[in-house]
Amino acid sequence: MKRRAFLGLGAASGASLILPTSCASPASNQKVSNQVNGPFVISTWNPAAANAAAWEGLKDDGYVLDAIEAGIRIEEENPNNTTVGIGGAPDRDGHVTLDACIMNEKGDAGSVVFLEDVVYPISVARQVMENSPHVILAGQGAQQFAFNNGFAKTNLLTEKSKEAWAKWLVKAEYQPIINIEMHDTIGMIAKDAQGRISGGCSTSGLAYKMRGRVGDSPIIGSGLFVDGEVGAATATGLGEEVIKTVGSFLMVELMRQGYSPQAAAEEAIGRIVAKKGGEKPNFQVGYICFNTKGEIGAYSIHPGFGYVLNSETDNGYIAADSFFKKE
Ligand code: SD4
Repeated sequence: MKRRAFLGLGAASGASLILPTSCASPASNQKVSNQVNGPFVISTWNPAAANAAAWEGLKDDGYVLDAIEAGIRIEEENPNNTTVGIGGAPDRDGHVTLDACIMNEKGDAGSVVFLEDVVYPISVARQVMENSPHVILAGQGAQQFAFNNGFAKTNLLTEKSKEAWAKWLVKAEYQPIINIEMHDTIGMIAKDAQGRISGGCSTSGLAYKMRGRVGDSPIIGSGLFVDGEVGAATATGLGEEVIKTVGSFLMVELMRQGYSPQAAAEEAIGRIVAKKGGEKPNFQVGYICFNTKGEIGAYSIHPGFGYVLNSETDNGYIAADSFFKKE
């Protein structure tokens, strides 16, 4: 991986981010966020087709949860996205294992972790939420549940992913690839015309991870959190760091306490950076969130992160600000 060089702490933003919540000044928790009127959908990185598919449902007054599921399925079935669904990079032993979760406007949640041989983990997660007494199903149990609910058994390891894995094996560093530029996990959050909000997150996780590894994406509160009265948040990047700071729940909780979405995203990223004791981390985390007013926040550790927006007025990719700035 080509490491980018980054500057140290950003001047104005960096200083306020590492303050604990209680010390944050009113100004620092009211950073200006983009605001969107009416229904909208945003997703991590730039899955334009997935976001557009979700928007198709939302613009016609559809239910936000249906839009989320329909949108994320586009990436899950896309073999060229090597971070989600079929075509996802395998673990170091050559198995593609998927993680996903979904939440609706009432705070109901469903999740699947370490799911193999099923193309649509987001839909399985929705079934867990709606048709099981549980929130999380894992591994073979999740797979059995999926098959029992009519999902087809499919080999998720494409020739392209197999070749890339074989090349990686030759290098034999036997480390997962944790980097800044390999990404595309989809975290999608949206609001419909009736003001209902929902979200979903789906990934194959870190390329060449240890077998059995589960990241943040299917963990309620880490990769995704939705509170219909407050807002929604989702994450991408190195899941271990997101889990340790419960990033998505943190953003929603900060918004509940009056933080603007932008301030909430910056504070949540700042917590991760602060734990590194001033060292510039060699991994990326990117956060997006919004509140019920339709204000959007986005922030990452390093430059290069952004999100795609579809709404009645604005469409397209928006680059996020970052804690460390480009040289
Ligand atoms: C994980 N957060 O499994 C995911 C990886 C990711 O774009 O976001 N990749 O840790």
